[in-house]
Amino acid sequence: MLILINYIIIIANACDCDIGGSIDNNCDKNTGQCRCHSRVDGRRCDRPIRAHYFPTLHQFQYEAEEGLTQSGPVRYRNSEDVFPGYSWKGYVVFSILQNEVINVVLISKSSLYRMVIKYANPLKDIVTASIIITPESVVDTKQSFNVYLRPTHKPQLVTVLVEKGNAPAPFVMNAGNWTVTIKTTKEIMIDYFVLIPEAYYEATVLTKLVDTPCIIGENKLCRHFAYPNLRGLPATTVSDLVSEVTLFIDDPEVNEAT
Ligand SMILES: [Ca+2]
Repeated sequence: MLILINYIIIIANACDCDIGGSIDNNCDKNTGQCRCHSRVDGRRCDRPIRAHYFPTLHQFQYEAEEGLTQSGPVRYRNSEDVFPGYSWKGYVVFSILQNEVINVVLISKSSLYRMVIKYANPLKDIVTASIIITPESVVDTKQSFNVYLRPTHKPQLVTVLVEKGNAPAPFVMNAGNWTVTIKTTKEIMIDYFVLIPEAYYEATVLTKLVDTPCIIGENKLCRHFAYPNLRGLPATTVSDLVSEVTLFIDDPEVNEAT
């Protein structure tokens, strides 16, 4: 029996089914094939079928090569050998001469945001780059962060983290124009950055509290309350329990007051 349980545990762990693409973490014991949702394929159910794609959370993606420097448009490169799979027109190589890139970002909805950067660092050491987020509006505040870019063999994504921590650094951006400045003098490459609104990673903020009861004829969001079903439960008639209220008024002070 113990052997059988161990066997089941091993199989379940070995399946390694994709949490999003598979129905559960059970797979065929001979082939290891997970049970995929429709239009998802692969042993682990981790890729879409042909002519389909997975949407990402990267709707707010800003290309570094479309940025500016203090002296005009940024200089960028587009070598597929150096930065395979770069996005849009290319990537920016930072240096002492080109040590900052400024992107103008129009925020349409105020939210907490996180930032993710696609980069490559061909150097031997970790490079610290500064991110400065400056509002056009005078009532909003300028914010700055450091991002640590580890050496890479191929381009990768990094999330901007809180100082000396592993948690992503959230920052508030209210609606309006902002500039996002990335600064470093080290020769690293940046392809793009992504702003991820809170609703994307904390889906619960999309919930709406509905506590007004439904009224006939109204079409607003409302809650349909119902009495519990008492059928089959012991019952009595209320009229048997009625007593005269005066029976309970035997406090002398109350009697005097009345
Ligand atoms: Ca790019």
